[in-house]
Amino acid sequence: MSNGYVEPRRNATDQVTKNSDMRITSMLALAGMAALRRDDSRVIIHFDYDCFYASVLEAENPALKSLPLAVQQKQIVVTCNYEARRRGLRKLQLIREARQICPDVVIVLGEDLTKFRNASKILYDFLKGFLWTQRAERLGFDEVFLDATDMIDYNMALLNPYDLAHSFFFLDKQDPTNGFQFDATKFCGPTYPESAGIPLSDNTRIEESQRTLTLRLILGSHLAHYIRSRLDNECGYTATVGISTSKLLAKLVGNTHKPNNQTALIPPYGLSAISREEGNIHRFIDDHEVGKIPGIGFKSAHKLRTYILHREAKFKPYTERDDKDQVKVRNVRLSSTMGPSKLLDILGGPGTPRDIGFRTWELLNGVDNSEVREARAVPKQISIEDSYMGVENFWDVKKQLHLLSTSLIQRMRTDLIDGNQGTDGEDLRWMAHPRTLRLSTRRRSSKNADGSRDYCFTNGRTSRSAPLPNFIFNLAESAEVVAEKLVNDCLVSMFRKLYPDKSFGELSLINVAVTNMVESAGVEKQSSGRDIGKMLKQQRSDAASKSEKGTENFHQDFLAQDESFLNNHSGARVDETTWEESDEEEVLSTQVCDVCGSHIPLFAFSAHALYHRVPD
Ligand code: DCP
Ligand code: MG
Repeated sequence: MSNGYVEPRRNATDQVTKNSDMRITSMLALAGMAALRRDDSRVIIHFDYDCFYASVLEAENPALKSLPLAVQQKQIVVTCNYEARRRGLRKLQLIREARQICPDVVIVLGEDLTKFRNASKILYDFLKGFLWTQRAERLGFDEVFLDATDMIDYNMALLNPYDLAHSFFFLDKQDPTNGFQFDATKFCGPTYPESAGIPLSDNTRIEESQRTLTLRLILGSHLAHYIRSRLDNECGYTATVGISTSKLLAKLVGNTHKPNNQTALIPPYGLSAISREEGNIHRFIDDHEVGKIPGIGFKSAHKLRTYILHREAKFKPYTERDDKDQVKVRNVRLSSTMGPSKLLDILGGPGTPRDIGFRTWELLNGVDNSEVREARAVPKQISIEDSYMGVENFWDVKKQLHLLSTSLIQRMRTDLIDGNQGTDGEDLRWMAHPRTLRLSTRRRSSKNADGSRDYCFTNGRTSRSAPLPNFIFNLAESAEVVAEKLVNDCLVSMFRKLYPDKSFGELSLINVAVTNMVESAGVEKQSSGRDIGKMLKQQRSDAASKSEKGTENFHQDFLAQDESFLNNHSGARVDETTWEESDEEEVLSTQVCDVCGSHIPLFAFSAHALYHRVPD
């Protein structure tokens, strides 16, 4: 990749611009600033499904669509549909409050993530299916990044510069009929900033590199719109979408128009060869509160606020911040002597990455060159865990081990088996065999004199691993039966080895995992090879048979369950850290909870934190 500035081109639709040509190096002349390199050669589309868990429940039971629907985990509304939002409900509200605001809200428990995970996989495969490469990355359950660069390159080369208004987007190099018509003189959908039109034909008003970038993003916006329509028509899900040249910008700009809409961040992006005026990236990102920038963690945001405000910012981890405690990107970026080394002074310390100063400086300037990572066909490990108010006796432990093992085996069957379970006549095949079984537990901290407890798990998790027995792959038995054998033959003795003197106090967490994944020969590296249409159909028909109960019963069942459930059980969940494991170093990944030390995906972080704040 060249580090030089882009050479102006004669025609916007000239030969496809090579990636290397469009890497812009911006040498910032201001004191203390280091060179920032922003790669504008890519076109990245970020999808965030609207009210995802609620949409999954609505897909199962369409009668819910017209009702205010909230999804409950612990005492919290983790999401609610847009009908509920219209009536004043919002995400991460306490259930109690939600009921007060909207007494007829339908509340559905969403502690079992299986159906959300399954829907997420199906939709991910659907979106990935549009790409020519495998550059599709899933973030949490409801976000997907697509790197459409090569499709855009190809289509740029085939544009007719004399008739951009009647263009055709080719979706398949082999099949010239597969595609859609579009008007390449205009963006499809809203833009940031709002724009009345792009002066593509006016040579004097826009420099050539910006013209090319604009056209590429126009193509990206039409592709995004096309994929959104198909997602809606064929899968029944809507999404909020952002289009730009990096994961960071695509993700942030999408939020400008929610729900069921899309936004492209339009040039000039700024700091380019010819025009040095502030571009749209700074204009856009400057207005964000520092804590809203993916990649700037909670602790870093707090330190930045404290630095800028010259006082300790109020400790309000997960609620909207008072105006006087808000610190915008602009305040940090433009403060005197600000730059990578200053940021290292402010943010560095034991346990922080060595490049935290530079990385944060990049983010504050809207620079994120991280790749959209290719998808793995199988996860590295699968782990299921549950947290408890305190499990004290061995028989309860055994019961929990059985529940967790059953979920684990079900999850292994979903994630590691090729072929669609439940449809007739299909061969089921393990795509990978984990080799190791791991049991981890965490003890609850002991009570203080006043009866309170510190959430300071200095003892952390204790784990024990053992070879995974082969019977776990036996598909002739039900998951429950296999789980029982796993508990009796392996997990009980592993647990006894963890606590040989039998005193384990009160357990606050149990996690059962299979690790050390060995992929079977012949597994297609990137594709699950599953038929998405069939999977969706299967999911719908499963849903249809389940939803015969009708909405009212549905509602009451869950209302009856929830109070008692919450009193003594916190709900099994997948340890999402494993799913996101390979993302740990990345800008859009997990964050370590200050309270319990768990790695939490960013999308789930606020709910997790709220959980700590809700009294036992
Ligand atoms: N989720 C969760 N805990 C959180 C946040 C989210 O369990 N703290 C779950 C429920 C959401 C899903 O993850 O449905 C996706 O999170 P989003 O923040 O994208 O929220 P939604 O998709 O529900 O709503 P929106 O339409 O605002 O994107
Ligand atoms: Mg969403």
